[in-house]
Amino acid sequence: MNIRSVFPALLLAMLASDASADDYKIGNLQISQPWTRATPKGAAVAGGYLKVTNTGTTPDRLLGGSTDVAKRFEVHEMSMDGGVMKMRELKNGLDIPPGATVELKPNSYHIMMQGLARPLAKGERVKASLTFEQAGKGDVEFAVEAIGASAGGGAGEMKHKH
Ligand SMILES: [Cu+2]
Repeated sequence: MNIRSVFPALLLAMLASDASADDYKIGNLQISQPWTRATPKGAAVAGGYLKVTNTGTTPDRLLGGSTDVAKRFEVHEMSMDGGVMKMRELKNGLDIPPGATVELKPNSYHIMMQGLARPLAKGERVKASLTFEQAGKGDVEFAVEAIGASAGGGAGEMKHKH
């Protein structure tokens, strides 16, 4: 494979994912493709993932948020602790430097919805509000992907659109 054959496919893939309606603007922040996973019955927590791009010239921080489906909505990070991956809450929020895109994804920074009121079902959309230090609050919807999904937008699954 050379670059000429790779590039058009890559471009198409990018266009396909960027064409989604799952983009939100909160002040100078662009939020793209929030997603979470379906949860088994009785599960107490769900992770939340998204990308934030700071199109402004001043730093901001993702502090947390809220959702009707869970008691708490926190920003977490994963880190190695004595050879074990652990997560902890970022009590001061997650830095979103000007011009940067920060990705919340599995095994990295993520949102933790704790104290789920009910299981999340694949295909539904979870309404939530994100809170930023500078940009304030803004509503988004998390697309619920399959249990075990590793990326949003139905990636890894066959797509059938008619
Ligand atoms: Cu967590």
